[in-house]
Amino acid sequence: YWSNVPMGPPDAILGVAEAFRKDTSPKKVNLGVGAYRDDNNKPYVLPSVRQAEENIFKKCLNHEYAPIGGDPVYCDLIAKLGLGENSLAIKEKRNATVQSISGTGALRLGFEFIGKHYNHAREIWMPSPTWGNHPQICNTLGITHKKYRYYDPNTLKFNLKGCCEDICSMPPGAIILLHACAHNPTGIDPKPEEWQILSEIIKEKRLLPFFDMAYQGFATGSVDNDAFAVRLFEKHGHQIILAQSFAKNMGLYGERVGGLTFVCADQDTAAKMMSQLKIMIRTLYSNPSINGSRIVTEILSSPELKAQWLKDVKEMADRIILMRKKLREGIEKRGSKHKWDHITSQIGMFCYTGLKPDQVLRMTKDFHIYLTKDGRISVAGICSSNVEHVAEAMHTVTAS
Ligand code: PLP
Ligand code: TYF
Repeated sequence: YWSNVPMGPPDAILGVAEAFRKDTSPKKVNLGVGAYRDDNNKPYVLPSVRQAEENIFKKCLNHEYAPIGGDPVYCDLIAKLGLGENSLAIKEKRNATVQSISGTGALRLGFEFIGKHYNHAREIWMPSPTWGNHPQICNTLGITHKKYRYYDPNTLKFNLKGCCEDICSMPPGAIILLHACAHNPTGIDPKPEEWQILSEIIKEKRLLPFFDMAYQGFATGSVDNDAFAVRLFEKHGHQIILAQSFAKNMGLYGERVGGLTFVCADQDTAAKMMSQLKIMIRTLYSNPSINGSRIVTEILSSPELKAQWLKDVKEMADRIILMRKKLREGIEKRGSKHKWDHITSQIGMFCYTGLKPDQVLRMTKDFHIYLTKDGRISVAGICSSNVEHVAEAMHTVTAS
């Protein structure tokens, strides 16, 4: 039957993890996948999450199906976390929010919804570069995707001018995908005043902004700061789409818990959108899982647990910032002739090192350090005991 099926290539990011697992060297370091590690290089369960799990266990809850769109209490809490307590859209009940299968599921559902129901310029513009799964999901769904300029490899900064020029070339009604914070892979976000400009021209061009927020809290350590762009756009009257994930900021990677929100023009439209989202979910996975959303609900609905969680997020963000500093110092003290200030100026989980493909190859071959071909490293994989090894490797492969 299946002799026609060809072997597919491994995932560009998860494939790196596979290669890492096969390496038997004690020196090996995995800087491929963006998953937080503590300073002992171990996966980290947030204290707030542990507490929430204990609370939930004691409640002796059953395992009935969730509603198709997820628990409405959960949906309300996460919409507020993203859009803010003072969101006008939420007050006016103009948001259609459903639980999703983490951030990827939110993107998939959002893009599929666009493919079926969006009757304006049905093309999604993505920053160059972007997370590899963004174009892949579009390809799967047969939705047109295009690139806009975002990262300037010469200045290693956000290319505001190029980005604005490209926005001006987009047809009215086109969808513009924006990373809400902690841009993956570059670690470079627009500054607040740049977001302001983007919001204005996106409005003028009547584009539809789709925010992917996979790292709320990871950029600055504050979930409110990191939601700046999302909230600014909503305040400016954009009918934003928002994909949320709790994989990173609650360390709930494998729980697959997230959300998708459409901010609509009025309550009536939001109700219709909700009905169609449910119809779409019904044929995809029927209804979402309940464990992850219970943990998120427990945390966000308890002032004490929420305060603990905000502390936990800040602690993770701060450890990453410290590792950036140590890595940069480690390379500089070895007498590198290159500039490394981008290691500390970039934010979020990743550092876009600027390493070329042959240098990446040497990092892996000579130093057993695993990273993606584009030179991105997950700073969350660096810790006190391996930072000197990583610095030595980065200096050596860039020295000649
Ligand atoms: N969007 C971006 C930019 C990401 O980096 C990720 C990966 O973490 C996701 C979305 C979604 O991840 P998940 O499906 O694990 O929530
Ligand atoms: O970019 C990353 O490393 C994270 C994790 O198929 C990830 O977004 C990577 C690839 C993938 C799923 C998650």
